[in-house]
Amino acid sequence: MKWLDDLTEDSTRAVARRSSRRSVLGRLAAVLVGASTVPLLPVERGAAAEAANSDAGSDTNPAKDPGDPTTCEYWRYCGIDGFLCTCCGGSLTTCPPGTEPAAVTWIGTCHNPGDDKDYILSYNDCCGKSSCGRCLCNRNEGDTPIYQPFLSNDVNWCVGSKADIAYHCTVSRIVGLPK
Ligand code: ABN
Repeated sequence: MKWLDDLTEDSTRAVARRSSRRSVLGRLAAVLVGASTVPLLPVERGAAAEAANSDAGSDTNPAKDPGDPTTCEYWRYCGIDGFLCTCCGGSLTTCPPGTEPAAVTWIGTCHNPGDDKDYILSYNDCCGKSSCGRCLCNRNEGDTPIYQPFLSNDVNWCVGSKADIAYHCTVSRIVGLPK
């Protein structure tokens, strides 16, 4: 292992000869500052999407999020096929008590007339209770026939849920902001 010691020593001395302490510290600082911003990027976008979910509620910001989330015409429902959780004891983004969101979701893109932008939406089926039966909404924008199951919204996504296979209703969460 002496050869490894010699190699390490020689290369360390070579680096030391070529660089001043100030330049090493400068480069180290640049790497640390750069590295600290990298993990913030997706977190920041996730946080922005979270904010859009909460403060885009029509009761808090009607100009930017127009329409009634308890009706099928509301803009976020352009790709939905299911019972609206807003009519079933839940909200736009949260499942009703006694149910939980399926792990697998159907993703769509809908246009918000309030800010004239397109948003990526996740339609999460809420599982664990029998069908809610209220506010059926079947708009299907971007839907494909059932023979392409991962591009079809006509699927009970509760099949992948640990709670129960029983489908109750669907929530609609903003997961992606427009570029
Ligand atoms: N993804 C909503 C749904 C649930 C059960 C059956 C069809 C569609």
